[in-house]
Amino acid sequence: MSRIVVIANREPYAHERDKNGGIVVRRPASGLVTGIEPMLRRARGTWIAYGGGSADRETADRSGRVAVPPGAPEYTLRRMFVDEHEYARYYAGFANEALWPLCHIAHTRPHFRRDDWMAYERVNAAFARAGVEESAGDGLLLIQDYHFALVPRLVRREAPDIVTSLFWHIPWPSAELVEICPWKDAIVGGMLGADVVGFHTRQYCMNFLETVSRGVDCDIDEHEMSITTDDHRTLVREYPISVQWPYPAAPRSAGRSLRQSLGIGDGVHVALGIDRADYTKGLLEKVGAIEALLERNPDLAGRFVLVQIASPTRSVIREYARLASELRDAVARVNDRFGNDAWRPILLLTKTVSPAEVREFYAMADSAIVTPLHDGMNLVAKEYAASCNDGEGVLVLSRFAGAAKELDTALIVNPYDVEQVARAIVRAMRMPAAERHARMQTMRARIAAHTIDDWSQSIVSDMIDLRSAPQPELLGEAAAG
Ligand code: GDG
Repeated sequence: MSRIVVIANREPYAHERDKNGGIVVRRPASGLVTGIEPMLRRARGTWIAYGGGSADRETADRSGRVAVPPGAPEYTLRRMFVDEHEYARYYAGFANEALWPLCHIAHTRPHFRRDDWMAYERVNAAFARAGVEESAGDGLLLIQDYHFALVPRLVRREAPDIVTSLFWHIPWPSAELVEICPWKDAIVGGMLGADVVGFHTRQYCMNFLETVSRGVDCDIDEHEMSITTDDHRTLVREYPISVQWPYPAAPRSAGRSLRQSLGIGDGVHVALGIDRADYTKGLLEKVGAIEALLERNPDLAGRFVLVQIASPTRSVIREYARLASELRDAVARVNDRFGNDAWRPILLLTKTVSPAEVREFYAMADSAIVTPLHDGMNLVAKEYAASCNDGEGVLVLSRFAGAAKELDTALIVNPYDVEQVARAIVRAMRMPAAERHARMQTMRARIAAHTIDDWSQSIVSDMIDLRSAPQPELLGEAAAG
């Protein structure tokens, strides 16, 4: 079996020094980690990631390798250590202030700074070198996300026998939008070094083909979904990410205890939001929808609450700090306007909770309001539906989340239309049980038929097929000979 190596910015285990001088292991809250780890465990592969924990260096060997999970090792984590300032330019600067807003239609302007771009190039080069080393010349290298657009081409140049895939976890927007990026050609060229480029939806694949067709001299085969440049062919594939199935849901009784501990009465409809506090997640618009809901439906006073977890994220970036404070103000305004001593319509929790607690929140919810302005997939929508084992629960879902393609029996809304979202919430509250169950069952059947293991296995099996299939240059030589 081929060696499997993953490059992803976020490490699955970080070692941190705690207040007492001891070392603790921290697991990041990330759907990506849950998704990729089972494959690495099975294959006893290697995960290459940025070592961001305060005790990461001292717990790894001289080349940054550490066997994980700690205590019961099954695969290798290779940590990359990057100078703090360099990391800030590459990660916060280029990845999150240029590429993230570039790819999301959320009307936040990307910032293109040359110093950030140069750091991005250097960090990509370092990860590409590590990828070549770990793949031992001919492994399968699965590169994750917009942090590493340049890695595929760099790896191919060094070691053409390594089969590479690049999965882009965020949307690929239309070609006109991408064209404003001063380094668009280098980014697209870097990606085309991969044997397979994957996105969550067919629409993102088509947008990518259109972007390539405008700037690269190549043959595009829309039927086969492939791009051929000079001597290399890249397949463009749709791999919608998913969640574990069966999902390790918390029992409804845990939801009831949580409801009590939050002081929410029995007859109150709990609508749930769980999002990173990111401007793409439509949090201010969601608060606007609650305001519209309560304006139009004064009878809901005391009978409805939105419990919104807004987990802190990327807070060094100005737009994120601003959003966090605008969100607090907006929630306070709505609570002051409609609430009273006994009831507040929005309960905002600006913290990161544990994975077990996330599942208790799902078990507590009567509905989930997932209304991003633009989102590659959105795993919260899938996790919520997957957790509703009893078929109870209603999902209100933005049409601009990739998940809306598969979960089309959710109440699909335009998050910018606060009146429409408010009407959907009323509908969720009043929906007859038979309709609730039918809609939920359809969503759950879709998730069960396409789990996170299917996601990783389809990428790997396409890569294995490519390994055995002849490449265009070989065909060319055969024809010439
Ligand atoms: C990117 C794309 C795509 C959230 N708060 C807490 C917490 N979470 C967990 C959720 C879920 C994950 O984080 C968030 O996943 P999303 O898919 O919603 O969003 P992004 O972080 O933006 O992820 C996205 C994804 O990549 C995968 O390809 O779907 O479109 O933007 O699993 O449960 N987990 C814990 N505490 C929290 O406070 N433990």
